[in-house]
Parts: sequence; structure tokens; C-alpha cells
Amino acid sequence: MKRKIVADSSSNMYTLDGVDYTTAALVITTDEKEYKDDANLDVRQMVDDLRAYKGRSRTACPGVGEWIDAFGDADEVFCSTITSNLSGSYNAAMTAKEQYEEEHPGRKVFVLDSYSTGPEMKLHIAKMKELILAGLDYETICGKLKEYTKTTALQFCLENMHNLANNGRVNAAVAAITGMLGIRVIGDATGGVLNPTDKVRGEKKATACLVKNILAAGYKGSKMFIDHCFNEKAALALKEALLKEFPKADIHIEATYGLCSFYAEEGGLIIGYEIA
Ligand code: X90
Repeated sequence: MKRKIVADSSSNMYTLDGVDYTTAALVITTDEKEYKDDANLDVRQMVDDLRAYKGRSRTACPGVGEWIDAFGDADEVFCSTITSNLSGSYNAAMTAKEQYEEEHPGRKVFVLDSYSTGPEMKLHIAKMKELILAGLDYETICGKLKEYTKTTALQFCLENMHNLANNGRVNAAVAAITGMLGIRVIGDATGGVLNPTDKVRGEKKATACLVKNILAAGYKGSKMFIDHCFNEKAALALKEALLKEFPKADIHIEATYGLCSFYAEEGGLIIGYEIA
């Protein structure tokens, strides 16, 4: 029996060892160019292009066909999508599931709405892998995944929210605060949307605020992914600060890929962590 994990590319992860894994690509477009969020994307180039570009830009989620292609010929598929409250990715995956299951009786697709993105999806995907490798049956895996999502959370810290505001994903007044001298907007993914909670000036205050929020949410040193958009310095500062609280904390610093780099923008941090 073939089992496969499929995520949309907002997972910031194009490959995964030890299990069959693939991504369904989101696409970023300007009036001049199209950037497909897959392993061929030069994220540095895209971010530089976008900084110089003055026109309109937007994103599109993978369509039903792309999800079905990604399922391949697997008997059981476990999907992770960006929050259904900000993207059509989840709905497309659900339609793909219906078609796939109808065309191939006996095959099953489970679609997990992350109500989040990037690094929090990485946690969900790591759990999928763990449960698959443990050899558990489909229903048990689905149940455990739904439980697991209650024990993960997200924080973001953004220096720029133009692309989020221009694409209607965040309140324009909140977005206008960024872009002012050194101001960062910090928040979480409550309700599966961007929920801004703090605005701070400078990296030191940003780090302190993130630590405060992450501890308040219940982080105790377990698994965390800090995905940054060309801001390893801030990611390291956050990791250092958290290691002072939890010397053995399991913290991984990685990069945002296409979709998350477009919306988090240069300097942005997205943090996914376990709270239990
Ligand atoms: O379908 C599409 O075109 C994709 C739209 C995605 C819109 C929002 C992406 C946000 C990515 C920003 C910081 C993390 C916030 C997480 C809130 C759930 C990154």
C-alpha cells in the first residue's frame, strides 16, 4: 500500500526524507512575470524583483488538477493546506479529494486545514510522517492529526505588510504602520487569519515581544521552526533568547520559500511551535 504526504507550497518545504512527499505549488504573479513556488524558484531573485517592481502583484492557490497530479497513485494521501480563511487551497484540495476517491474506489485522501501556514504546517507534516512510519491505520492517523493541531501555534513578526494589504489579507490601517521607521507588527494566527497583537520598534523589542507571546501561549522548549525571509540574524536572536529559557529547546531555523516570502516580505519571521 502506498502512502503519501502532499502539502501546498506555503509549507516552505519542497522535499522530505523518509516518506513519499510532494508539494502543490502556489503561484505569485506580477504584470511582467510569473513565479511558480517550486524547487526551481530563485526566492532571492523574486524578492529583489518585487522590491524594484511598482505594479500590481497577486497569488493563486493550486487548482484541483494540481492537487490530483500531486496525489500520484497513492492509496492513502495526507494533505496539509494553508488556512482556508485566507486561501482557496483547502477547497481545491477537498474537491480533488472527492474526484480522486470517486475515480479510484478504495483510495483515501485526508485534507488537514492548518488554519495557519509555513512553519506550523511543517509541524503537522512532521507528525504525519511520524504516524505513517509508526504504521498506524488511516482513521487513527486522521484522529491523531486533528488532536495534534490543537497543540501547535504560530507567531509572525513582519517589517512590511504591503503585499498582504494589497491583496486584502490584512486590515490596511494595520499594514500602514509597517514601513515606518523600524516598526514591526507581531501577531498570531487566531481564527486562521492574521491577528496582529503588538507593534514594536527595533529588533531587540521584537525579540522580547515574541518570547513573551510564545511563553504565554504555553511553549516549553519542544519543537519549533523559525522560518525567515532573509533575516537569519533575527531568527538567531529569537533562538538565543528562547534557549536562555529552555536550554534544550528543539529549534530549527529555516527559510521561507515563494508564497511565504511574498507575504512575509524581506525581514519577516514566521514561527511555528508546539505548546504541549
Ligand atoms: O490562495 C492564495 O493566493 C494564497 C493566499 C495567502 C494569504 C496569506 C499568506 C500569509 C503568509 C504571513 C505571516 C503569517 C500569518 C499566518 C496567518 C494564518 C505569511
